[in-house]
Amino acid sequence: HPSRQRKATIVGVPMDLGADRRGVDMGPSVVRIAGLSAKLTELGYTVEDIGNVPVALAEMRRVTDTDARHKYLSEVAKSNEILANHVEAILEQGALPVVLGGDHSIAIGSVAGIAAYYRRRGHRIGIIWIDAHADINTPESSPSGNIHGMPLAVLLGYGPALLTQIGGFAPKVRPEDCAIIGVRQIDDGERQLARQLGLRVYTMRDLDERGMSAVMDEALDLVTRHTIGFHATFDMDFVDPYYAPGVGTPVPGGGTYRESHLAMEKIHDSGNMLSVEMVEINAVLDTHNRTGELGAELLLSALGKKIL
Ligand code: 5AB
Ligand code: MN
Ligand code: MN
Ligand code: MN
Repeated sequence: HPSRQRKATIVGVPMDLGADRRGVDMGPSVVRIAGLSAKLTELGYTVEDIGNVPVALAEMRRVTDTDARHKYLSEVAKSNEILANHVEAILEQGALPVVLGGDHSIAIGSVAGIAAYYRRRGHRIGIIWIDAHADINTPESSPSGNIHGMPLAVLLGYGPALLTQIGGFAPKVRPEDCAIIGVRQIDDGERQLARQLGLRVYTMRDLDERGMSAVMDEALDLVTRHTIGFHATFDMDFVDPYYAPGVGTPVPGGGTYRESHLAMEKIHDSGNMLSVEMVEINAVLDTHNRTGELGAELLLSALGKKIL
């Protein structure tokens, strides 16, 4: 199975145009500084870091009235196209893509690359989306116009064609191959689209009542039923702000430190993870790189690090 190879390639995307706050552009740096590459080597991986995807600077252009519903659309699309090509190339080299954000709009490019690679080989892919938010807004439903609140909708085929058509095909995934875990803040339009699509959304209440272990078992089964495997995308704001203060859109009542690790450990143990992504770490809002360190450690759990 593709998830069983031991080559990992890191790619950073210092993207902050999809979010309202600066600081998340330093995410790739703080996870690298936490020693990700060396620790992956220790785990037995052959690691390559291909650096960062270019991202336009917010200060160099003004948000105009016409794009207030989807801010920086063309710049976000451009970086995601480049990212998609990198991710596809990484898979072609037989390595596992490890994508470092940046805000969550970069999932558009990551998944586009993975979906394109497996589509050519006749496979569907799934997604495990760990997040306080559902990220299924469209420009019409978004209260903010921030594209980091829209990536899952885009991957399901809803939203601006400039984003949904990256790689030349849409949708990238089917709703029945996706699971969202940890939701505790959802907008009206998102709730409506999630219901309409029959999307599997595990809220914090599900985690409270059933526990992370049972929820992950069910979610992993769901996203692998009709697919070759899944992309795991981890939005750091899933974690309770007590453990992860360095995020742009903190929501109280999140996952604990151990629940977060357990989710990643079970993702690894499933043997079906095709690629992994860590997003929304905001270095400016962090204290002593606590959140950056946690991001690196969670990635290591997803990549097979064990206590014993
Ligand atoms: B994140 C909100 N739903 O659309 C919106 O951090 C927040 O990638 C989006 O999950 C949060 O602006 C996006 C209110
Ligand atoms: Mn998100
Ligand atoms: Mn979020
Ligand atoms: Mn966020």
